[in-house]
Amino acid sequence: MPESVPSTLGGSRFLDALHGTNQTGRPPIWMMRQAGRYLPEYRAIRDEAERKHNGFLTMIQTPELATEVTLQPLRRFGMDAAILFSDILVTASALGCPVRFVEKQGPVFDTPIRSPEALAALRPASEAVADLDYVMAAIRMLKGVLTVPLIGFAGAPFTVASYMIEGQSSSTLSRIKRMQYEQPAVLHGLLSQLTEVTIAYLKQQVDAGVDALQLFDTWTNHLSVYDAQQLCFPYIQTIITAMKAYTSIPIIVFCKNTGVLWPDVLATGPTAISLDWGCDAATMRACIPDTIAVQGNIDPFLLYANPPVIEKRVKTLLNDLGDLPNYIVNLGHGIMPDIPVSHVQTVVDTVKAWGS
Ligand code: 1CP
Repeated sequence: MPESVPSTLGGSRFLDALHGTNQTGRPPIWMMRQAGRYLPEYRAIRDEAERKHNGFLTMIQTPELATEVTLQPLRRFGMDAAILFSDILVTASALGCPVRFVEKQGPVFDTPIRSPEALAALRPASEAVADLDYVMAAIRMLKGVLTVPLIGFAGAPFTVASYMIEGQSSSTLSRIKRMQYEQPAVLHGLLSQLTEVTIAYLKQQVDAGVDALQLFDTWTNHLSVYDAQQLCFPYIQTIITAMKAYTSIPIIVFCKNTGVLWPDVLATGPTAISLDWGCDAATMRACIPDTIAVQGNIDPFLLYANPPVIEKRVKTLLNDLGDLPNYIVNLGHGIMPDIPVSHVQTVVDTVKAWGS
């Protein structure tokens, strides 16, 4: 078992909070989708990449661009952690189910997986992961310049499979839900193959130097508890068990409907649970054992409010949880593309000023 990469980040409040030992007087802060369209400097790079060819994919596949975009929110706001600029759907592409990102529409799969033949045509996980070397190059480049911890990530099998089966973003996930009844072997075969590639991919990210990992199972809120227990958590648990045997670095699990699903998330064995905004963070903190860190859960849509309203609501959250050694401030989901930059600044300023 390789040692986790030695941390040059002594005194990192983000890693300390994950380990339950943050004593720095305020909680760490980072935000999901902290790099993205709401930042003018992101749009400048995105537009240039778009003019050349297939903008978003070029950005994530070019280590210099991925590094630059990862650094943008850190320069502007001084976040306490960086998250690698990439996407959860790269594992699908690596398996041989290519994704395109279409402006104003999102991810599109031209050859979705809807039959045993399509599943059988996918590449084996061991081969697929070799395709993701560009991600490792970006991680190594980032580790050369970062002064805060770097979060690596992957999509959890259910959420990635939902795009591979639906072919695009869907408000109902009808196809994957039908497949559960009509072709269960295809669905579980795909989830197993994604589990395998995700483990290999995360191990490579650890070897390349990430300091923490986050698994995104964004669309668990579409499922009944029973179905989430069939389609999501067994696969997440397999990934976490494999990663814990490989590395001691912390693993955060983000899913939606955590107010209901948290006991199932807890049972998968993560270091931290990232809460969506549908639950009360203080109530959740009281339910979840102290050995598990909690991250979240500012309503991403609160960032449409005026700064004084944002400040008041963030202070309420801080008054509830800010003193705890095992709490990380984040949103309950990603930043929306039309959020004013100054409103993100208000959140960060409020957290940094708190307690001082
Ligand atoms: O410029 C653009 O139009 C690209 C928009 C974009 C961005 C900025 C996409 C396409 N992906 C990303 C980056 C991204 N995606 C990150 C980078 C790091 C950061 O947070 O700053 C991460 C962690 C993701 C993860 C991701 N991609 C998730 C899980 C978390 C979440 O936000 O829900 C999901 C579901 C995706 C799929 C995806 N990729 C892109 C879009 C627009 C979407 C969502 C589409 C949908 O709502 O169905």
